[in-house]
Amino acid sequence: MKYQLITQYLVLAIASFFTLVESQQDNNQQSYTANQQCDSITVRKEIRATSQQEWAMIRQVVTQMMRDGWFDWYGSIHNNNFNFVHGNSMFFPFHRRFVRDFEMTGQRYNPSFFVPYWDSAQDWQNPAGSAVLKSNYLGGNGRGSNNCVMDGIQGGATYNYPNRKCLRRVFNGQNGSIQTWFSPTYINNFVNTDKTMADFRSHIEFSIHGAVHLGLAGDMMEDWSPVDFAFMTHHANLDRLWAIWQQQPNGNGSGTLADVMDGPGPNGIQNLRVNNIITAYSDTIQTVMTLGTGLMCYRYDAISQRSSGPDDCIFDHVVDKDTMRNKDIYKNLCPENSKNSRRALKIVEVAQCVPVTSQYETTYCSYALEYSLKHYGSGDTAQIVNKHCEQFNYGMTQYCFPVANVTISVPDS
Ligand SMILES: [Cu+2]
Repeated sequence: MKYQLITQYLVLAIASFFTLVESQQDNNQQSYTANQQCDSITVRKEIRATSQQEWAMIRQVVTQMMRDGWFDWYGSIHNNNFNFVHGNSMFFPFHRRFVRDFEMTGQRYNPSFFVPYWDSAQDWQNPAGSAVLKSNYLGGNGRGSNNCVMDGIQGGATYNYPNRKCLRRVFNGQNGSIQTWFSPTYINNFVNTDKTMADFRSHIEFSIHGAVHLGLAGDMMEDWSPVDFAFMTHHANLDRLWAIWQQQPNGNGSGTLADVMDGPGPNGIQNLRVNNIITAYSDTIQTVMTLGTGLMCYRYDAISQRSSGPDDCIFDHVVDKDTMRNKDIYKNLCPENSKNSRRALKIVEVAQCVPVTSQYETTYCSYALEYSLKHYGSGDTAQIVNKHCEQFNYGMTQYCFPVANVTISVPDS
């Protein structure tokens, strides 16, 4: 009871503290039209592709936002709405709106602020060894008996929601390692072949989404996980996957499927539709369906045909050895680069493919189960995941793993 009161008081205190800035934001919201093209577009880059100056700027903004209680604020919103925005089709629209909201708040501190995305599939084999978890980016595992994160962008940070604590991480592998995640090939398979939001959402939510939360653990395992900036970089990446899927012929953002949102929603909604309101916000799902319009004034560096600068078009892509011989594929993926061989660097993961094994299915299902048990208990959701796992069939005939990382350049066209 006391705990609840304190929590409520804190939320109220934080809420009233930000009334001023919020009313400013409300004014902004009144003046936008949902489908209107944005005047300027923020480009979200992979965290490792940010320049030194950009990362220093992001670091400064994040530090100020910590100080001013914004991480507590976003932690509380996520915590209070957790059950409505996970395990159903509200997952992608809510998190798109939520991360963009965080980004717009950061842009009040510095207009060039953006949320970098963490392409965690790159790190799937040895996540703890990722450059992203070193002290010059997000920092590593928690230390000491309280598992406090002591290095990186939030090194030594404390937050106040739901109570005053250091930021914690407890990597889920042995000896400070993190259990393997999901390879780019595995994830791209969902992006390329899923035909409904319900399928795409559950595949992504219970694979890469859950694995990163479980892998970092500590606060990332809690319903207030946005207190860790890793949350924002992780969800920006999931949002990027959605954006890529939306551009697929079968995705829910293009052509005749532009208005499609399917699968169950929160509060017992049988079939979510784009005119439903996004949980915790007053906008409809429609307002977040198209990047570059309304409040969604951002795009991802690697998936746009329009490049605002030569640095914007570096991407990583998994190919098998045969595909790698066919250099045309790179020009299609990143046409700007084919005009400028100096910038035409592509980081390519050379994959070796083997048939799917039951071992791999087991890994997927144990992640999915662990995550759903932790967050949704042993009720319906766990049963659904179980059933899902029994009928494991994602149309994937082979499972590819990287054997080498090579960098090649695309010849001038
Ligand atoms: Cu979430």
